Amino acid sequence: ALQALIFDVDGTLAETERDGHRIAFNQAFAEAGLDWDWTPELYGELLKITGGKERIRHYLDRWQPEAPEVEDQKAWIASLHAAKNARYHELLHGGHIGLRPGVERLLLEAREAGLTLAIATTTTPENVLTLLRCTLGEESIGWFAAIGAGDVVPAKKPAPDIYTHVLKELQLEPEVCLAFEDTAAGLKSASGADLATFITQGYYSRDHDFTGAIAVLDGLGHEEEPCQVISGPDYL
Ligand code: XBP
Repeated sequence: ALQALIFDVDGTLAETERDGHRIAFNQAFAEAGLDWDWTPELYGELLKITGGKERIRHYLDRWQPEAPEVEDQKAWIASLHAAKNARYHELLHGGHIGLRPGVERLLLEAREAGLTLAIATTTTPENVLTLLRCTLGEESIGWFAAIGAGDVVPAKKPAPDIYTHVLKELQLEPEVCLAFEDTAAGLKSASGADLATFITQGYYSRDHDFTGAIAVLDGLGHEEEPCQVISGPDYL
């Protein structure tokens, strides 16, 4: 029987990317005196690289090969990334980013049903905690038996490592868990850890290939606006 639900964060719990991380990256670049502008469209491309530090590095290599040499590129990227996260936290505290419809209901119903909850994400741990604090309140952090995030594993999604790490922390087999994801990279990561995966596609993942998911929905929906099933078993 089902024992645990494991959630991705960015795009799944909340639409954090276009109007959250992207804006914060641009603010951090401007503060550092860089004229880089990550438009919504370009950001869709850059999202193929998971992890904010990895994304900046990729952008430098691919889009700014002429960028000034810095003595310690790794440290420079880390400082840009830290500035981005500070800006991102401001957006969260300002109430600019809410949970996707139906997410809070699902979490509450799952708790009521005695299911274990967990998180498996590529983003920085503090970003997960701040999102939970600013949307569901401080106590919601304790709802999750495991929060696997960011650099705790060396290989980020689409590698399965973060899901494997969380399963290990939960001491559960994948057969009794269900993963919730919004992207093809997330699906690949969860599937690679042998997890059945439920997709709620989002702003940046509408045209992703979700072959292998147990169901693809446009969201979790709410009473006034039920979700649409894009593909899945007949009982949905
Ligand atoms: C999310 C990411 C992250 C966020 C930014 O992927 O790729 O990099 O865009 O967060 P997923 P950080 O939803 O698959 O976990 O800057 O903290 O990495």
